Amino acid sequence: MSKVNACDCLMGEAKEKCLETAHVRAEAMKPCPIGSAGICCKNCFMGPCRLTSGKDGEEKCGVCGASRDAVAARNFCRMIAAGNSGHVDHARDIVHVFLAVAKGENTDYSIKDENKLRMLAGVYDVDMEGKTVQQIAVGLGEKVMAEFGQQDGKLHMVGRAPRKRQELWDKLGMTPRGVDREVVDMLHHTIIGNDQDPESLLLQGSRCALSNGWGGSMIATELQDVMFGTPFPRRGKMAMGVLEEKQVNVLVHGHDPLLAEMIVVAANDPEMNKLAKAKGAEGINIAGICCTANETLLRHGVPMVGSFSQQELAIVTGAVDVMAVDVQCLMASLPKVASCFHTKIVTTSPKAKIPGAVHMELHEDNALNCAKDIVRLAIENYPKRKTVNIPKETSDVVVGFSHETINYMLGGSFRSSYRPLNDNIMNGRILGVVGIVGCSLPKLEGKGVTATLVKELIANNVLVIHTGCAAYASAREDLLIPEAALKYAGAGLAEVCETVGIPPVLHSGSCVDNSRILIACAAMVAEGGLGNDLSDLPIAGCAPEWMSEKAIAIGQYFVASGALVVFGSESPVKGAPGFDKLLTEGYEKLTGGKWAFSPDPHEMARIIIDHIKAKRKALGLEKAQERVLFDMEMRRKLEV
Ligand code: BF8
Repeated sequence: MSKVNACDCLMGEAKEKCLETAHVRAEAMKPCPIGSAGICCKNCFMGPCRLTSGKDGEEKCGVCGASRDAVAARNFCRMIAAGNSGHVDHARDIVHVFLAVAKGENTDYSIKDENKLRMLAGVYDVDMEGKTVQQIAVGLGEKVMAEFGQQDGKLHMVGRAPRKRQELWDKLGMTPRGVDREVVDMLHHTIIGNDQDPESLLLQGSRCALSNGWGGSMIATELQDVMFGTPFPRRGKMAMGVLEEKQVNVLVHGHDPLLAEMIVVAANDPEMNKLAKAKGAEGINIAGICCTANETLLRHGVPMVGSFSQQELAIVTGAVDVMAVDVQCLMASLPKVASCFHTKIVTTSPKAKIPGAVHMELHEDNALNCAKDIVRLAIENYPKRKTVNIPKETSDVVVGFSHETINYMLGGSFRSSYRPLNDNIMNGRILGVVGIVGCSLPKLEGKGVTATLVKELIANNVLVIHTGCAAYASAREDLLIPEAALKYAGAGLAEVCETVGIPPVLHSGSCVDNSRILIACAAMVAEGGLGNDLSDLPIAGCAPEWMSEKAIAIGQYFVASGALVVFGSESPVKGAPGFDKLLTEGYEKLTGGKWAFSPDPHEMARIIIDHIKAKRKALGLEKAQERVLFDMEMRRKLEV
């Protein structure tokens, strides 16, 4: 049975038990055609205004006179602001704990990557002269925290972008000033009676999104690496079969690794294991869902049960003793599904409470104790299991491709560098690099949209980088192992992968870790040979199964950074032709980046490959160019 069929089997089981899952609800749901075209406005209570065409084909406007383009632009930009809030507030929580660790007020967590701490201290101009690690960390934490409430100037991380890009952002008024400020400013633009100009709205939308990609998300990624360790390549496992029939299963789910990190520690506590054995279990198994799973898989090798779409199905196995959730992408249905089994759903954040769940709040000063209480609850619950049905299938994966790892793997320890990657792009073995990111959609379960796209890209020698739930879709098709290069990749990409020993599809982490892709792209520009700006690179981004507002925020920061971004749906603003054209055509003249939309994976691949080829042509790389390796004879001739 394939991993896809294993999920079908659990969906069948849910149906037999008359249990409704998101897959069933998605099929039954008839989306509102006006809302899905982006032209429903409920920003005030004079409507809600539905801006369909009038009988004579005349464009309708809202009660206030707002045009379809203005309404669609405001809706789109509100999605950016909401998506940002998830990432930047996650970052704030991380900085809080980081500062407490730095000051010695919190000993549950620690500083694991001193090299990265010093690198970041350099980015933030922290005085390191004669300072201890703790003092440097305090200096860094205070400067980072100040950026959330900063009113003017520019975020320090923005300085990591290529100079040309920074100058463009300055010129366009897109440089983010403060992490929180841009979200508030964006919302202010969109309230009744304010900004009616789609271009002006999108400009602030870009500044807002950039304060996420080159701000909040980058802060979260980097400080998580400092506290929990920078990921390096490791083997792991994904899919439902990672649940253990004879062990206590604790699932961690959400996005903020603060909880999961402590649960991993608690599960290794000898006392806890003794207790588990006393209850008849062979041990304690931790596994994950969604981006919390990506974080713990990359850093600890904790296996991943599934992505967003599989969260209810995991409970249907009957083997989950506790599902402990933190924030974001938690289905409201979890307690209802769990009520048919023995599973306990535990919420831990005041920002994400779910009626029917047990609430055990995680505070930064009680993190380990809270995690132990959760693991204890799972152990107590283990003997209450009823029927257990765990599909046996698992996928082997190799994960953990942070920017630092790519640098090291390609360049080696003595000469860490992106030179080999750039050279292989220049000589044509690698056509380009594409980030395939974002969610998994219940309505597309089993259709293989993401994996089809990935296979087509790697067959065309495009190196794929994954974050978020998209990685799980590839894992189910065994694409995250080095052997996949020989089976699916084009000859050039396969040769590079075989030489370096990497899969053709690199898993880089969670959704805040899209910032790793930004850093990797900046490093490609800095390495030389592929232009002077991010918009010169033969790269693209794609979210084939997006659903969250966070995905729109991510898409916009990549577009504002100069990339083509393809989303797997019809345009969410298709009811507003003017704004749609601005996103897909006009905006490119400003930043070099643009949006494209298509629900068809082959069409997505075509759009991406055409774009990459056009970028290669502009760089003069139309024809494959072998790098000339100089032998001693040739070097002598060069010497004057
Ligand atoms: O932040 S990919 S479904 S889990 S939103 Fe959610 Fe989408 Fe998954 Fe991660 Ni990102």
